[in-house]
Amino acid sequence: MNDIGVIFDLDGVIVDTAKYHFLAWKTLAIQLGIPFTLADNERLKGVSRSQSLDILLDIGNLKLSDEEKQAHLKEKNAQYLEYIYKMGTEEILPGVTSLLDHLDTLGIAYVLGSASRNAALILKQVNLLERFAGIVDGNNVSKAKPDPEVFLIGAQHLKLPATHCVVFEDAIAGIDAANAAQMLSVGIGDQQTLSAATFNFNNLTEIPSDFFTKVISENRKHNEPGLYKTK
Ligand code: B16
Ligand code: MG
Repeated sequence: MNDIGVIFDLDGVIVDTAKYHFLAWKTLAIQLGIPFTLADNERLKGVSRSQSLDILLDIGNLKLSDEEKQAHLKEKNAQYLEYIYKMGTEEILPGVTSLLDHLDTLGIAYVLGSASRNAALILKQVNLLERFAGIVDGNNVSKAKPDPEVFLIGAQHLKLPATHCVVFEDAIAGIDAANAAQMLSVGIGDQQTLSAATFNFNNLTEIPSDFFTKVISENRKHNEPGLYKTK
């Protein structure tokens, strides 16, 4: 058994699909007469599709029936998918491919842990689907982040205890979910926003080359459970 395994969030860590979510939500917002800005879009990061609609309706102080909501969710996703189908390998974020190569070299398995129900399609578009040992996404969970369910299922795919898993996440809800799962959380993005993470980096190019070997050796030193912590 490997000492540790890695769980990657998708949007904001592997690719930036937030911009496509924004364009699709913006179309719906205009249709409903709701003011919706890029700053508002930040609130939708890491949050499930239906929760995102609830946030949008909350911004507009609008109440809709379940039927109307379902129809809008369908429309929004159809528009979002038009952007997704145009994605290619050039949309993989900096540092991703070399980090996956590094993990392969170290023999550390990695899976996906995303809120998106389109995760497998997106990974296929950018030619990364086959590299992951497992995919856990919005189709496999009953509770959205910050509930730890998505990452705990990820640990099962890795056949590792939760305390031996390292999570890369760009959203507060995801960092909270990783911490709740007792995993080592690595925040990718704004350090202040993601201050609850154990480690912070602006992007994946900043991960030190000895990061995983240090995590493994600290983990061994402290015995289970005991991942390498700096705060
Ligand atoms: P979908 P992640 C999340 O992906 C996005 O950050 C979030 O904005 C989106 O609402 C959610 O996926 C659901 O996406 O509509 O494709 O099911 O960051 O958890 O990889
Ligand atoms: Mg994300």
